Amino acid sequence: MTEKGYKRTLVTTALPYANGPVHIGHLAGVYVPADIYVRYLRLKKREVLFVGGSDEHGVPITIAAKKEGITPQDVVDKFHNLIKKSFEDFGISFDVYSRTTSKIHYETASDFFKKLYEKDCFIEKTSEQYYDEQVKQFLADRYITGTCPHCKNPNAYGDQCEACGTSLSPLDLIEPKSAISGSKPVLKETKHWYLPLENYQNWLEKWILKEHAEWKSNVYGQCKSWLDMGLQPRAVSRDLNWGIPLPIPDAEGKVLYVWFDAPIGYISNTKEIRPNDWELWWKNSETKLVHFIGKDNIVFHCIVFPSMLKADGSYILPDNVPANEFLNLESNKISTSKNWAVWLHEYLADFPEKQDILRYVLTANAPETKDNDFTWKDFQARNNSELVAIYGNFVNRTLVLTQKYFNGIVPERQEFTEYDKEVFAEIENGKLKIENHLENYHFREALKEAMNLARVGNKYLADTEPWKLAQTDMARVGTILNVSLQLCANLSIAFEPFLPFSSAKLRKMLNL
Ligand code: B3M
Ligand code: ZN
Repeated sequence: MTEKGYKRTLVTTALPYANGPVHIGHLAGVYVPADIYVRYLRLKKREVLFVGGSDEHGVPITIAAKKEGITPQDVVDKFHNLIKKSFEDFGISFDVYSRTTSKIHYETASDFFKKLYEKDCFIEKTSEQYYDEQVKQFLADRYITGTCPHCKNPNAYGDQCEACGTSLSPLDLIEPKSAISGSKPVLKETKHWYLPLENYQNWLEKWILKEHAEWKSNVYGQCKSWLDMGLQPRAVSRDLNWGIPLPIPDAEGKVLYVWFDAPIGYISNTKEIRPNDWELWWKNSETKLVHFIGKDNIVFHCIVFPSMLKADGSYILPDNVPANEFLNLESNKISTSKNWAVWLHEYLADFPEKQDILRYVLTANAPETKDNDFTWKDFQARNNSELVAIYGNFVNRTLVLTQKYFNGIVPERQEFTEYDKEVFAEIENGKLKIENHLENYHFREALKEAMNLARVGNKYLADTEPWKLAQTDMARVGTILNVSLQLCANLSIAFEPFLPFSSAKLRKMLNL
């Protein structure tokens, strides 16, 4: 049992869109922190399930398919496999990494919708929306461009003008154009189903603003500003031929909105590996649910999905949503469409077997409270002056000296001195600090404390100078190395959540 009487933890990570590979921004914002957390819980022998998968629906995937002259299924097959492999390569230790085109997900998402439909949780509304007659398709806001009514920028989108930052609706655009065919779209009536979020407003205010004041300030602040603006009904269906068909009569050509089905993917993927006890993970109040996401997904995970779960009524709600801010690359926003990113598969081609260096740098510089910048200069500096000069150096000196003076055998120890005892106290103290930071999602601080332990080791060797004592007092040298080796063993545990590949290597070297 942990705090609040929890017995097990279910950790989910945002499902990346399967329309491109994953990059360092994904790792830094979501997958590395989640993996650190899960590896820590496993070390503590807590019961944990780590669930991920690809998000394979949505308009961008249909557009990518059209552009390449292939099917949406071809697009997602390609990227799902690439993404899955990148996560494996970087040691993101999912218990399951599945996808939203799986059969079990279609069933789960359809059933979820059906239950809410039967409980009368939706409202039906008919409205006029832009339709592209050439490609015979209703247009998502993002796929209508035109002139901004405010600043006259000719390339504004149907949801926003990026030149002046104003939020728009497609009907605001002057001379609208379809981004798919270039033709002038026409207005056409269409019916959709909406989740009336305003009905959940009071409940959300109490649940988030009163009962979860401990959430990260960036998350809490975003929720508060959404709630302060007042919630509106949100459409949960779309006119599209790619997605999960609405499982009700008179809804031909309509699919679930991608943001309705994607979070249900967390449930489907849990079912996939725990077919017999998935409900224990989703419907039992002793389960702690934690969503790791980026800041652009906060509203969906803190407001929309919880409202869906609440509407159903049989699910637990997240205990925390430790969302991160964004990582920039050399001062510019990472952009898939502008190809400004460090792609994980390309990093590994350039730096084979150097996953831990990237994991280290991305954690040390994680965008936990504000946007942060990744630079290659910082990457190099942190590798050379921290990983190599502190951690690597201490382990290396300890092992080399043990080899030299004791043939690689752990030396017998004499009575410990005060200084030796201080080192053991530092280990105990460091352990408590690291655990406390990890429990509170402060991954940068936790990593700093682990590195401080390695610093203790370096100082200990520099102060005790076993290489000098070797001429006069071999017994004392043995004790010093005994202490140092114990510290190395502890470092392999302290760093395990952050640098799993290096820890495995170190354990092997220590024959643990
Ligand atoms: N695919 C958006 C994103 O990758 C979306 C997350 C879904 S989580 C249920 O940013
Ligand atoms: Zn504008």
